[in-house]
Amino acid sequence: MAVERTLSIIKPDAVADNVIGKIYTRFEDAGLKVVAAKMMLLSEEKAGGFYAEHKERPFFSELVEFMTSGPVLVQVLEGEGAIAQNRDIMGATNPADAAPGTIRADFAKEVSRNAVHGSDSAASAAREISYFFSESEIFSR
Ligand code: RTP
Ligand code: MG
Repeated sequence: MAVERTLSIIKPDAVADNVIGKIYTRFEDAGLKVVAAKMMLLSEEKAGGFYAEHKERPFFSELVEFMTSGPVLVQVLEGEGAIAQNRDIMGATNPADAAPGTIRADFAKEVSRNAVHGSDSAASAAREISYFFSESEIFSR
């Protein structure tokens, strides 16, 4: 399998719940390396642009409000099949449907506050990584 990069966000709920380290351990235990990271408070414009594909969805304004409600930790994860691997360990969008042992099952409370984001395809990963990071800020190893 090819080595890939994917974009991950630890969302405001998980940052507020002080589980950054526990979530990083999930990444590391799954063979994913953190090769770039930054903590930031997203503006409405930045969060709305990130989730532009959902602009017409009924939950869009709630999503942007939540994503700007506190700091997030944004990272690039690298590893074999990183995109699907990260989606696997995140679990389903709605934590009520997430398999036991996944990040969302263990750290999220509801669909609109679900602890983590992960790119869902190679095209999304490429767009999302460049949305937050320049190549010189990514340290493959
Ligand atoms: P994400 O993009 O954050 O990794 O989540 P995802 O792929 O699992 O889910 P997606 O369909 O892309 O939805 C993006 C985020 O919108 C919120 N959402 N709320 N209230 C609702 O019914 C609802 N549906 C989706 C979630 O926070 C989801 O992560
Ligand atoms: Mg998504």
